[in-house]
Amino acid sequence: MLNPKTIQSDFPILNREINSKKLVYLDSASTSQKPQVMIDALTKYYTHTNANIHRAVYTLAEEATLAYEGTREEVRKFINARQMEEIIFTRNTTEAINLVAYTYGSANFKPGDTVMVSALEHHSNLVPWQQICEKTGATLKIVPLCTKPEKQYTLDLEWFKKNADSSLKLLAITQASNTTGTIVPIEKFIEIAHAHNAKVLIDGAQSTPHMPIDVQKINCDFFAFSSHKMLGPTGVGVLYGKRDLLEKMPPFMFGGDMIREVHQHKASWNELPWKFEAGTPNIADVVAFRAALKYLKNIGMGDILAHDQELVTYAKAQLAQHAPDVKIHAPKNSEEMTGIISFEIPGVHPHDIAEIFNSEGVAIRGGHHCAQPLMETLRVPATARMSFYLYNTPEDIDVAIAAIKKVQNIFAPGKFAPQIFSSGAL
Ligand code: C6P
Repeated sequence: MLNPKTIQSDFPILNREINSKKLVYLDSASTSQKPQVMIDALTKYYTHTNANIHRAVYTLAEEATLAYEGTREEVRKFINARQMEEIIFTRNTTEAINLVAYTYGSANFKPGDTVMVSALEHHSNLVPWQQICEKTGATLKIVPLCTKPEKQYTLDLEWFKKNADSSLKLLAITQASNTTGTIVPIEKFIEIAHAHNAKVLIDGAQSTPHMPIDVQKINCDFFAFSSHKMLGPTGVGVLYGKRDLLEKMPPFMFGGDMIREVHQHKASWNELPWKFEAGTPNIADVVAFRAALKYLKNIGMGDILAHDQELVTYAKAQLAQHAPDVKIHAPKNSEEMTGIISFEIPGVHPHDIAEIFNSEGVAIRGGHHCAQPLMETLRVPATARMSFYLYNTPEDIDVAIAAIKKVQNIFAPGKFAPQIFSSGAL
């Protein structure tokens, strides 16, 4: 099992104090903190290697190209893609999804076709499909949440089974919700979609940082994720696509590096994966991302998921015991979750909750989490959200519970008795 206390010492920012309190960072679903090895890799690249890639033959340029392409190979291994041609660097998950919507979607959807997303989607895996459906005349349908009380906050697979038919051209679905933490059994959805000859795009923004990913085993057609949520730099995303699909898709952006030949009035395209990487890419951050991938691999993705789930189980138990008024929006079974707990304190706006948490040195997100349709489904304007990662401890959750008590006492003085906490576990 991983040791979060040892891991913390690899993350210099976690030594910071906020409002004279030790920083407790519970917003990794938004972006993770960064280990020193990744920060060093970034500095080392700019200090020793910096040059443009794929363009020149001098030593620096060749070293930079090798380092950039080295990360592509590391990513390929990390998600077990068949070939490096299937790994495309983008700016983030959002751009990776837009790439598929604008190239695959524009070329393949027509009136009478159906595209499906789910009720759990982040705006990044909803709005691009709304736009492409509007442009092509295809119909957008939403896989709803299950209504069975024991299956709350999970997706209705039976609905999908009943409603998927030969009009379905693409299912774009998240593997883990950024709001409820729900892990979606994507293999089951993929099997049904493929039985109708539909393609499947997986939004892996919240799953790839927290669990082992094997795109060949999952058998998805496209898979998107972001470096910055998994200890890497901002400004780097990944799109995995099956090679035969990527070969047939037109480019997304046009310009330098993505071309084979250019004449005054026509051009032809470079091979994969560079066909989709127009212009000078984010070289330094891609290079540094490799250090983050190696760090995660060294810890073990299975252990990271087990750790997240232990923290979620602990948080649910502590909330039930010490703050029973707090409503949690999460599946009952913590094994169906990554490290996310969205919650409401009755009568208190999540922004106020987040402010009071901050006064205690605790960073959480309050808001709609870029999932407004899900907020509408849950009939809440917003939630407060704690999200955990490999450097979080049960003691961090104790500090959060104490912050909840502070919120309750400020907004309803006297109703909730102040609690004295020991340092360490409650
Ligand atoms: N969610 C959160 O606080 P980008 O911004 O492109 O790296 O990732 C977009 C995205 C896509 N899908 C899911 C499931 C996500 O959670 C996110 C990003 C952050 O929840 C920022 S809004």
